[in-house]
Amino acid sequence: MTTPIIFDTDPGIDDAQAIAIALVHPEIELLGLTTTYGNVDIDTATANALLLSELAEQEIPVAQGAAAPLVKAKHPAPAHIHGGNGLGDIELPEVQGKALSSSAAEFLVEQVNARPGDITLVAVGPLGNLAAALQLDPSITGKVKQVVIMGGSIREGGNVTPVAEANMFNDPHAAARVLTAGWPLTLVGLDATHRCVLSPQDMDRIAAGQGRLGKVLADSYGFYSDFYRQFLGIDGCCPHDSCALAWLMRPDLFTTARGHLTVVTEGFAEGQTVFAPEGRPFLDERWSATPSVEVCLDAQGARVVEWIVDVLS
Ligand SMILES: [Ca+2]
Repeated sequence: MTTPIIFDTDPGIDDAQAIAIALVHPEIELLGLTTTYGNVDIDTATANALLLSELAEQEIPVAQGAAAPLVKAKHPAPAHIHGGNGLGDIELPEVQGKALSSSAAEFLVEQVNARPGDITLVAVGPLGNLAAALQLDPSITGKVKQVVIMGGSIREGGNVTPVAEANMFNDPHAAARVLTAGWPLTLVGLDATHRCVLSPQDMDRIAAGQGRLGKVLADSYGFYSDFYRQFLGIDGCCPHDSCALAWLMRPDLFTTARGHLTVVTEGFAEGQTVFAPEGRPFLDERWSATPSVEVCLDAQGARVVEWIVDVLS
């Protein structure tokens, strides 16, 4: 039994690690990569998605998507974290392939309709592509098997503002639509990903196990972990996006709860994910008016990292 997924991504160094997992895990069937701006601009995101598949010697369809947020102005890409090229400014081989002519949203809608009930969408960047797919064909909410989102924060606080996680902050209007669309959804946010630290020794094992792809992962990791050391005092990095796949394949390593999410779209708290646990009464019903979803509250960090390294070595 394999798990068919479409991986929506803004690669990005931790995205690249997760894409590698999706490419090599024997029980994951990677139907396609859909790209969005976020860690990098959209053209760079698409080039990196093509390149990573080529380094793994696989031909994976890549569909290009959102170049900017739905409503708010776009912030500059965080080159100090991911490098100007999204992969730590290391020298990269030439990309051979080309993106599909269909957009990310069209690709998502077409694939989900072709295999109703089968496909899991895993999204690890700003959520414009999923929002556009919902607008194109609202019926996909009843046809996806599952939606797994890396983003948001329940009790952990934010990483780009005191309350907002980067993917939610980058396009809060898209996030608000996607998280409240009424499909089977799990949010894997900072409460889980901050429990996981990929150490330099872990990356050595991955580099040894993945050939040319492993070298790109290891070299870009060096740039990313410099940021973690300098700004956060951590020797290693949080493999945020890989945690979404870890949850999908090993949900036993995570603590979850059900409830209702509201995404703040404007003002000081823009991008904050507000969680109202199921069954808990509040002052009025508006916090619990959105559809029920699942959120991660914690993860067994060391075991998640062990899973990542095992898959990639
Ligand atoms: Ca990402």
